[in-house]
Amino acid sequence: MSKTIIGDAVANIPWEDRPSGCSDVMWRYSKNPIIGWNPIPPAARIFNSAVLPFRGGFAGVFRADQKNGRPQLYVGFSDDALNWKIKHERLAWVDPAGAPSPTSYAYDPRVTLLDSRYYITWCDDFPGPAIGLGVTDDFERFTRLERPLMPFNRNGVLFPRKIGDAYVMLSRPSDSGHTPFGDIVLSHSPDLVHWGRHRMVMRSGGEGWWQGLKIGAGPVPIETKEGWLLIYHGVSAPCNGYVYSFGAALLDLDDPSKVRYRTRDYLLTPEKPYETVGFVPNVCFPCATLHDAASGRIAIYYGAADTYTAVAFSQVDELLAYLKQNSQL
Ligand code: BMA
Repeated sequence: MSKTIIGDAVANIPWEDRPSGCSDVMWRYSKNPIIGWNPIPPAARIFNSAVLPFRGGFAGVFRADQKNGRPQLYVGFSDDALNWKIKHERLAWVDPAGAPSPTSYAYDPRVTLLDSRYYITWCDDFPGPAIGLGVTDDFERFTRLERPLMPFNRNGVLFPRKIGDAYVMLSRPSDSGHTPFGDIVLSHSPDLVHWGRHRMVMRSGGEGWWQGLKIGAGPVPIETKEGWLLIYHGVSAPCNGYVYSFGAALLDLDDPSKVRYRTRDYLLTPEKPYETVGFVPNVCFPCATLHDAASGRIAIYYGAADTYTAVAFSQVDELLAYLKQNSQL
């Protein structure tokens, strides 16, 4: 039993114990990847996707790179969060008046359960990359809301509750291309429409070269007794292209612009063939977690090589202890 995560007990999340001989604080699912090439007729690759508990099972909003090369969002459901039935028609947005509001492209979704509704953030076309925001109650009807922030920006991640009197969102201001820079910024809103009181949270760099080029928020932060547990991606730039790894940070519960701990070393970096070989080699990009407040188990969902969907595991008390001992702000 663990009492560290503040949230629901979700006993049926995927889980595997740490393999024997492994001493890492995060380890991969032995049957990775869980989604491979050409998973549904319209899509070549499904990765960088968001899943969460829904009606006793699980629902997901998936980034699917279609065969015309453009990413769009698709919806799926699962009983065990490992075997997914993904619809073959893309997610159909409507505007608040009910008129169709299609995206020209859409990628890297996160889904946040907030005020009993499911809010989706993704990288939308402003034109040019900007944060999209939409909401659903049932994963059938999806309503687009005002885009929260000006372009260019990616990796918008909403916190799962108001903090003080404000909704809170992390994002990473960027350029319109592959962005050779990037820090994590936090913004506040009284109503999910007007955003301000922007704060710097964490900058790229530090001792760890794995996060030397840019960093960006990953899954929705997990509320724990000790702070908000944020898994984030960090990027380094060796001579033949970017490498995406991930680490974790603990943000202050009342003011998450304050970083209490931050991993010096990566928690997971491209090593396995499904991470090092694919459409974009050497990418591990986390977009969601499933977590069980009763056991403290966390399943991390990440895109691998912009091709596959993969899962890793960690236990919250072990991860927080590791974070405190191996932190470098
Ligand atoms: C980033 C985003 C991610 C992608 C990564 C590696 O800029 O576009 O969707 O996984 O690059 O290609």
